[in-house]
Order: sequence, then C-alpha cells, then structure tokens
Amino acid sequence: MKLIITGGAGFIGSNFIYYQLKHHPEDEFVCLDKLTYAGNLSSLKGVMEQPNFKFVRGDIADRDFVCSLFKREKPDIIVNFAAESHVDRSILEPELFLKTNVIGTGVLMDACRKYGIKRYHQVSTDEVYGDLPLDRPDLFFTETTPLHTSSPYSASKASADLLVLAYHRTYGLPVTISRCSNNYGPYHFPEKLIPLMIINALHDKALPVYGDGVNVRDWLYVEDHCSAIDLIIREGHEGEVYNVGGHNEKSNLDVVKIILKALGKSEDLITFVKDRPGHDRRYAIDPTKIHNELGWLPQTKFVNGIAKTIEWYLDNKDWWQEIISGEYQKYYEKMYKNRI
Ligand code: NAD
Ligand code: TDX
Repeated sequence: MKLIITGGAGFIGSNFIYYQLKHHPEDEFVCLDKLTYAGNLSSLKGVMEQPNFKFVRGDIADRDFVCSLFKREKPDIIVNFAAESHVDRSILEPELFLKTNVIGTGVLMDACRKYGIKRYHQVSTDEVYGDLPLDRPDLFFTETTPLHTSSPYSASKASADLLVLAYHRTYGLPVTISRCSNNYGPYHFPEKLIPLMIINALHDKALPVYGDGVNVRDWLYVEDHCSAIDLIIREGHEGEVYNVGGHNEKSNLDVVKIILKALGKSEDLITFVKDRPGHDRRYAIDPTKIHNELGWLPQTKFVNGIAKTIEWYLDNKDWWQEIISGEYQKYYEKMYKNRI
C-alpha cells in the first residue's frame, strides 16, 4: 500500500512517519509538506534515506500541484495532518487557517474523488467540541457531543470535519476522522505549552502561564495518537468519527510545576500573564468507542511520557536551538511582549 502523509514534517506527522516505517515496512510513504514555520525537515532526518520513503514539498491548497501528485503517485491512503495548528496564531491571523485547514482539506478530497483512493483520514481535534466546565468532572466529549468552537483554529478544524463527512455522504468518499486531545512528545514545536515551558525553564526565563492557570488539558503521548490513527486507517469503519484520549487531565499550572520539578528549577519562574481571548477551560475525551470497536488503549502514562519528553529536549538541543534562534524570536516578542 502507498500512503500520502500530509504535514509529515510537523510534530505529530513526523512521529507518525517514524511509527509507520517501524510497524509497516512493507508499505510506501510519501510525505507532502509545505514546510511552513512549523515544518522541519530535520525532524525527518532518520527516514530521509529509507527506500520506501519520499519527501515532496508542496501546498495542500494548491489544486494543480495536488492533482499532479496524485496522478503520479497513485496513493491508496491519505492521512491529512497538514494544518495551521496554533490557537494563538489563529487569533492573530485567521485567514491562513481557513485556507490551509478548510480549502486544503477540500482540495485533497477532490483529488481523492478524481483519482480514487481506499481511505481518506482527517486528523482532527477535541477542540471542535468547544470546552467543558471546570466544576463538572463527570462530563466528557463523546463523538456525538455537538460541535461548538471557540477559536478561529477550532472553527476551521470543525469546518473541515463537516466537509469530510459531507464528502462521505454525498460522494461516498471512504473517510474516517479522529479527534484527539492534546499531544506531547518529541519534535513538538516550541510555541506550544510543554516544549515552551521546558525551553524557558532551561534558560531560567519566565514561564508565561495564561490567566489563572487552572485551565485543564487532557494530555496524550504522541506515539499513542499514532497507534490510534494507524488502527483507524487500517481497521476503522468508513464514515466514522473516533475520539482519541487517555483520561489524563491536568491543569496548566500542574503541568508547569511538574516540568520545573523535573528540571530542578524554582517555581518562582512561573509568571501569570494576560489570558488567551476565548480561552477554553477544560478538554476531556471519552475514548470508549475506539476502545470497544478497535481495541485501542494508550500505552504511556503521563509520568513516564513527560520524563521521556524532557529527556528528548535535553538530548536534542540542536533541533530546538536552531528553531528558537530564527524567526521564532520575533514571534515570541510579538506574542508575549504585551502580556507580561
Ligand atoms: P504542526 O503545526 O506541528 O505541523 C503542521 C505541519 O503541516 C507542518 O509540517 C507544516 O509545514 C505543514 N503544513 C502547514 N500548512 C500546510 C499546507 N498548506 N500544505 C502542506 N503542509 C502544510 O501541527 P501538529 O501539532 O503536528 O498537528 C498535526 C495535526 O494534528 C493538525 O491537523 C492538528 O489540527 C491536529 N491535532 C494536533 C494536536 C496537538 O496536540 N498538537 C491534537 C489533536 C489534533
Ligand atoms: O505560553 C503559553 N502559556 C499557557 O498558559 C502557552 C503557549 C499556552 N498556555 C496554555 C493555553 C492552553 O490552555 O496552555 C494550554 C495548552 O496550550 P497550547 O499548547 O497552545 O495548546 P492548545 O491551545 O490546548 O491546543 C493544542 O491541542 C489541541 C494544539 O496546539 C492544537 O493543535 C490541538 O488541536
């Protein structure tokens, strides 16, 4: 089988490519990525020379390019990770999110219809359900929870999901969707909470916690997300949505304190800053469906996953130092200068 993996030079996509090459060495893989600020070829260093792997640079919203790629490669499965993925950036520049996340998804599916595929998989997010109240720990997102988005990012992801389901119903396109909670692990871009806090702590820099820090996220080690998508594309049922999460809710403040403790740094580095507009309070996934239908269960406990992640950032300073020494500096100043 041949898979096109879009957004494979990003955080989850690169981890997914490593997972696939390890577990399905008989398959062929094409990574299609635009290499935006979030895409990094050095994340794929370990697979670039593999004979069953190929990297192609391009934009999923470029119809002519996508069609010529499909015509040439004749893929069986598409896994669409390509997206603008950072909520804070979507608040500054929503339009780019519509172009990549919505139009790009439509272009990919049109190419699937034109050239024929066995499966189109959309990598979505729990953020499409909006948020849950902090004082109702009994509530979880299920696949039938209504879509109720808060940010331009989540609205663009929900729009894409609706488009994917419409292409299934109207054209019979064989689609699946996964909606996962917050991931963490290797190759996570430093703008996101966990890597940002690890890197700032290592530099004894202020750790900017938005608002009161009690917002809750449901953290899943990235490899567990990869194993869920792998099961869905190979054994999942067409037209279905699967929630993915491991019941690991933590407040942002707790996560930051765990990182500081692991690095032997003082909690005095914690700095409360202006809140994110529209900031979702709590995410919590009910993964019963994927467990019952496909037998999926996460393998990595948070205590082990966060230790492995911190170790990875300590062992791979070149990877993130190169990122934070470039354009990222300007982004950081713009995003945080008026907050602290
Ligand atoms: P990321 O920002 O690290 O990577 C995105 C990748 O997509 C980058 O390599 C980028 O170059 C590429 N890309 C962006 N626009 C493109 C375009 N127009 N054409 C081709 N490539 C393009 O994102 P991530 O955290 O790895 O997330 C991957 C997917 O998973 C996204 O769809 C995101 O919505 C979803 N998701 C992420 C999380 C999380 O916690 N990070 C959780 C659930 C779902
Ligand atoms: O500096 C920060 N300080 C802070 O308090 C940053 C960057 C974040 N936060 C808070 C905001 C959130 O409550 O930490 C939490 C996590 O923030 P992000 O890492 O930006 O992730 P989140 O907004 O939860 O979205 C992530 O999970 C769902 C991914 O970025 C999305 O792509 C995915 O869909």
